[in-house]
Amino acid sequence: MKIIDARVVISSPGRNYVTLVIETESGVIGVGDATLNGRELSVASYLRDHVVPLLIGREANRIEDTWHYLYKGSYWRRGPVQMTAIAAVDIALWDIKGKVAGLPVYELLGGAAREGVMVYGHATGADLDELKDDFRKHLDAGYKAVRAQCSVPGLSKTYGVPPADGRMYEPASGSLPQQDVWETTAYLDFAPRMMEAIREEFGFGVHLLHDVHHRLTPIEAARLGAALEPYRPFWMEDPTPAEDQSAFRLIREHTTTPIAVGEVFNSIWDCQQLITERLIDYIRTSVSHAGGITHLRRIFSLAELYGVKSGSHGAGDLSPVSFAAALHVDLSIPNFGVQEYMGHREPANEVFHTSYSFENGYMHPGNLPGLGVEFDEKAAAAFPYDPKYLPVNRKLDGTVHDW
Ligand code: EZ4
Ligand code: CO
Repeated sequence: MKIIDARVVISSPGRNYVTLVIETESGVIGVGDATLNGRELSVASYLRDHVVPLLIGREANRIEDTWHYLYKGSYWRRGPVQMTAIAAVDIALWDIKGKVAGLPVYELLGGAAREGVMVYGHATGADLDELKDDFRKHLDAGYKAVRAQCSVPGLSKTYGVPPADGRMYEPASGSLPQQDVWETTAYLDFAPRMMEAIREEFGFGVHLLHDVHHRLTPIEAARLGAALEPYRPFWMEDPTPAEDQSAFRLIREHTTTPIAVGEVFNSIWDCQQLITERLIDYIRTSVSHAGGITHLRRIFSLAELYGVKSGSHGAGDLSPVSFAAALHVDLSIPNFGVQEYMGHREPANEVFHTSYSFENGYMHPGNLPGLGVEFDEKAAAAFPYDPKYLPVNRKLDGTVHDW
């Protein structure tokens, strides 16, 4: 069954998404997510200019071969652009394989290893009262796990807290990046108080998560992890910039707070040391940025060997296509931990018709053949690309810092 067409659709139904549509000679169509937030056009070009010509005439069945053809065949390998592009192809080919077999993708991956996928939502607030209100809403909706982020007193902007005008907290609107400010001392003083406030209000019967978003040094992260121990967080996410894998040894030496890392990773090589030296507890690579279903499963298999669980990235900048793909993987692997679920803003539902469901804190990808997501290209055309950047972060003295 040969591929006869592949096209890249860039649209902005609520936020920017890059979608790859692969068409086969038998008429079966597969969809993949190629969205790289703030750098969308680079992946679109990689696909349109360099990958689509290689796909036409290829056998759609040969997922593993196509993966290696695109990875090794480019010579210049890895990095977010290539690995997001390969992911989009891979996800679309699994979608096609499922449709041809008449089975949901999770059945092709070995079948359901659990009844549902525990997801965590994002609770945010400009102050602790607002955060508690939002946290309560998540509990009322049935969430068993909730991430807490709150404005740091004294800082004008904080990661994870939407601005008052209702915009998303990432990316900024406008043609140039929004500038955020960062002050480590204020954050380190406040974060334990925030976690304490949540535990005092809601007790220990809910999984409580927090994202540090790569802003600390290893010794600062060690101090934060130790300070959070009384509140028993499910995890402390991205405590330090994770390209420095050996830094996690120092954090580990000082705290039992579980560590989750990996939303910016693209390949198994980015987390090899973290996993094999047992420096983390959860690996957060995403299906759309780490080479698709084929490569994500390889990462999770390595992690399983070392007692590390999955905790895939699932922010709103991953389209419903990759979110569905993530749910199929989550349902089928033995070492599933938790799945991030930020949801998608309207009008995304007009463009992506999904079959996944949420009930009582758990999600299920549904039982339609393939991924279970239908992409409406005509509807997408009504939402043209809207160029946006992720924010840039500076310390109070103006030094550029990790965002
Ligand atoms: O900032 O996906 O855990 N979730 C996150 C996200 C990331 C965005 C970047 O595009 O850290 O909010
Ligand atoms: Co994160």
